[in-house]
Amino acid sequence: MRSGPVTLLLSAFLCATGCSDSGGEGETGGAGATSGTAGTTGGTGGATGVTSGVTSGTGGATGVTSGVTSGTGGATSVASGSGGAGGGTGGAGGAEARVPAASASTMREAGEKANPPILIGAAISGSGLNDNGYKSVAAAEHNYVTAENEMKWNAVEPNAGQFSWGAADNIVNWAVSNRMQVKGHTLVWHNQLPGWASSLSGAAQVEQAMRRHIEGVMGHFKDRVHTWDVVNEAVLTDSDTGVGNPRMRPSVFFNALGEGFLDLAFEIAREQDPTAKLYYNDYSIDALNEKADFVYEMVKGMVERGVPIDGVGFQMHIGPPNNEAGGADVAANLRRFSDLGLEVLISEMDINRCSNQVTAEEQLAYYHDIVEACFQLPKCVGITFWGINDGRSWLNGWSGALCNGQSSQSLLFTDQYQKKETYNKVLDALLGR
Ligand code: 9MR
Repeated sequence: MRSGPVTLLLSAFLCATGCSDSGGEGETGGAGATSGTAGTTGGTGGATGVTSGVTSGTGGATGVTSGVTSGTGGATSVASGSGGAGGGTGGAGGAEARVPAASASTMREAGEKANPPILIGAAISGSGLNDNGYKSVAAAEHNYVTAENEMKWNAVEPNAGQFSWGAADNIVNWAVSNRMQVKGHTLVWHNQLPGWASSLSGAAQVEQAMRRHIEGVMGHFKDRVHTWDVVNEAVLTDSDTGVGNPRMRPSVFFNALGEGFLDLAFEIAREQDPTAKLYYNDYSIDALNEKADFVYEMVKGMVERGVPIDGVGFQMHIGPPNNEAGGADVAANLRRFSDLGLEVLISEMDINRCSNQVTAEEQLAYYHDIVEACFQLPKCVGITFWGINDGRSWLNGWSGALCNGQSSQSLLFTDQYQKKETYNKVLDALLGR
């Protein structure tokens, strides 16, 4: 963790900052591919794998663990999987690839027409909703909303037991009126806590406050919000890139309740809403590194204990000070988490170009290949970008991002809401190109 006079301010931001699929062992399915090397598309026959099969198509095949759809047309595999269309209904079988829309003029349309559909999200700020250009791009291009700050603990429960819904309701109601889903962000997090919550101590006090908060917030939004980041950023490493001594992060929750605070938070959330999707969310776990391994084991333990977790959000803040993650590694990482039976999602994507640590060409490749990695995995249910236009990016104003007052150039739209080349790369990936 960082220290110094600006520690508090920095650590407020620090938080965040932050398969080869062999084609499975395809089982049945005519002449379909089983294992494959360079993923192919199309084909006949088909097979789905035991844990991570690939294709879609018309042939028959069954897998074993978690299959999804059938479709037509072969699928592209992610890192090395098989193609071969053919595959089957899958039943409960291996994951088959998502089938892209034949065409679409917006990301939202591409996501809605894909089979299975994929949510296309954006972090939305209250101030952005005062800007008509922002609003119209946000609603045309996305169907999933995360409030950038307005649903955090300090915003909705600034005083113990006294809730304040105005700013959050504003965003949620705008989203609902534009037929967008909302992900509640975030119930239990060490950051953006009001002073009274940060100074709680003792298991009983902390549990009582956590329970009241989860119940109060989920209860208020119950009819409008059906997916939640229940716990955010509970794991820490020495470096923001996810390397070095991964461990549970000290926090008011961990300090009072130990690692069990995670199980407890998810159990309270499940009691409050039996059908909501409940996610763990973190940064710099996007590819294969020590932090991702630690979170994998943590989440695997939760699944094995029967803790009601539905999925994991991979924030995908790429570039300084966080990790960089190539498409193939992201694909492999998402795949291993989804093989636990969980949904996965890209939850806060941006790619920081400040300091030129990431070049323009690298940024385009990252946007395309990382979106593709999620798109090709049916259990990757959504991709959320952390903002709409470059000028409003949180990165611009944070010293850790090395922008020195410059724009981070991290998103998909210019300040005049023109599509950037990054947008085109994302749309390509959503259309299977
Ligand atoms: O984008 C958010 C920024 O406006 C806030 O100042 C910051 C404070 O912590 O939080 C930012 O959002 C974070 C998100 O809630 C959790 N993951 C990391 C995000 C970027 O820091």
